[in-house]
Amino acid sequence: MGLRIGIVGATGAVGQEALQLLELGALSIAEIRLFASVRSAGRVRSFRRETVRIEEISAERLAGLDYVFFSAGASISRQYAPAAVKGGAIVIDNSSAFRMAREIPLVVPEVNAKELGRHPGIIANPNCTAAILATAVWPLHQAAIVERIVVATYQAASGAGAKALAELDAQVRQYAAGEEIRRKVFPEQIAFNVFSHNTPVDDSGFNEEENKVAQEIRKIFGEPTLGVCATCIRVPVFRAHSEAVVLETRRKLSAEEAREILSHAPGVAVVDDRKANRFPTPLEAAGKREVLVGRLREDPSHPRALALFVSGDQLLKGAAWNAVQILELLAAG
Ligand code: A2P
Ligand code: 11C
Repeated sequence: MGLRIGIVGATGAVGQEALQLLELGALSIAEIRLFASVRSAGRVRSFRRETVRIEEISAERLAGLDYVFFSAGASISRQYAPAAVKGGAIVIDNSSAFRMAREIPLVVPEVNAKELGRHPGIIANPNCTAAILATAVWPLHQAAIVERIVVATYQAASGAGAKALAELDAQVRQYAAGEEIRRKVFPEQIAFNVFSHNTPVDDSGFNEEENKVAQEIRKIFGEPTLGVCATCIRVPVFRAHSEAVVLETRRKLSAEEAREILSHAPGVAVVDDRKANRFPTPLEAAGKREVLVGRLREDPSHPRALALFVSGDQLLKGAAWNAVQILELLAAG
C-alpha cells in the first residue's frame, strides 16, 4: 500500500524541492497533501500526473497521514506538528522548533541514522549550514577525532526562503536598470553585497545562525564538548551555501589522507584540482544532492589542523533531500 504524505509549507523554497524529490523518487505514494497559508489555498500543483490542490493548514486537515514534512517556520511547526502526530503521522520537521529537545532526534542520515530507531513522532531536520558541515566533517571526525571546528559561511539568499531569493533577483534587475534598489526581506542590500547573517545577535556577539550551527553539530555528532566557532555571512548567491572550515584533530590528518577518506564518504563529492585551480563552488553544488569538498590543506600554523572548503545545496542536502532521506529510511523500516 502506498504512503500518505503531507507537506506543510508546500509553496516555499524547501517545500517545493521536497515535492519534486518525492515526485522523482521511488517511494510508493498513495496520497499527497499540500498545505500552506490561506494566501495559497486553492492553487494547484501537479504530482505524478495528478493535480493537487493546496489547502490552508489546520489541525483537522493534518489527520490521517503517514508522514508530514514541515517547512513553514518554527511557529507553524510548534502549532501544528503535535496535531499531525496525534492524527497518526510521523513528522519530519525542517524548522528549529524541536531540534534541541532532548527526546527528539536531529538527524543527518550519513552521520546518525541510528537515532531514527527511537523518536516520539517528530524527527528534526538540521539547519542547512549544520547539515552540510556535518556531512563533510563526519568522515574526518571518525578518522582522526575533530576537537574544534572554525567555520566561516557564505550563505545563499535561498536559505532565507523564496521571498529572499526573489529579492536578490529583483535587486540585480533594479541595479541593471539604474533604478533605486529596494529592500524588504533582508536588512541590508543583498545584490553586490555581503553581510552578517540576518538573525538576532546575543550578548556574546554570536547570531542565532552561528549558535544553531554550534549546538546542532554537537548534537548530531553526539559530542557535547566539541569546540565550534562559526561566523555566518550572507552572500549574493541564489542557491547553495559554502563554508570555509578549519578542523583541529586529535591525530594529525594529512591533506592526502583526508582526500582519500572523503573520496569514499557517503553524501560527499571531492572537487580538489590544484593544478586547474578547480574547487567547490555554489554554482556547481546547486541542484546536487552531494556536498562538494575541496581545498584540502594542512594548516601551517597548527600541528594538527586541516583547512577545507565546502559547497552544498542548502535546499537539498541542507533541507529537502536530507528530509526525504529520513523518510525513505523510516519507510524502509
Ligand atoms: P504561503 O506561500 O501560503 O505564504 P519560504 O521558507 O520559502 O518563505 O516558505 C514559507 C512556507 O511557509 C510557504 O509555503 C508559506 O505559505 C508557508 N507559511 C507561511 N506562513 C504560514 C501560515 N501562517 N500558515 C501556513 N503556512 C504558512
Ligand atoms: C539561512 N540556514 O540560510 C538558514 C536557513 O534553522 O532552519 C535555515 C534556518 C534554520 O538563513
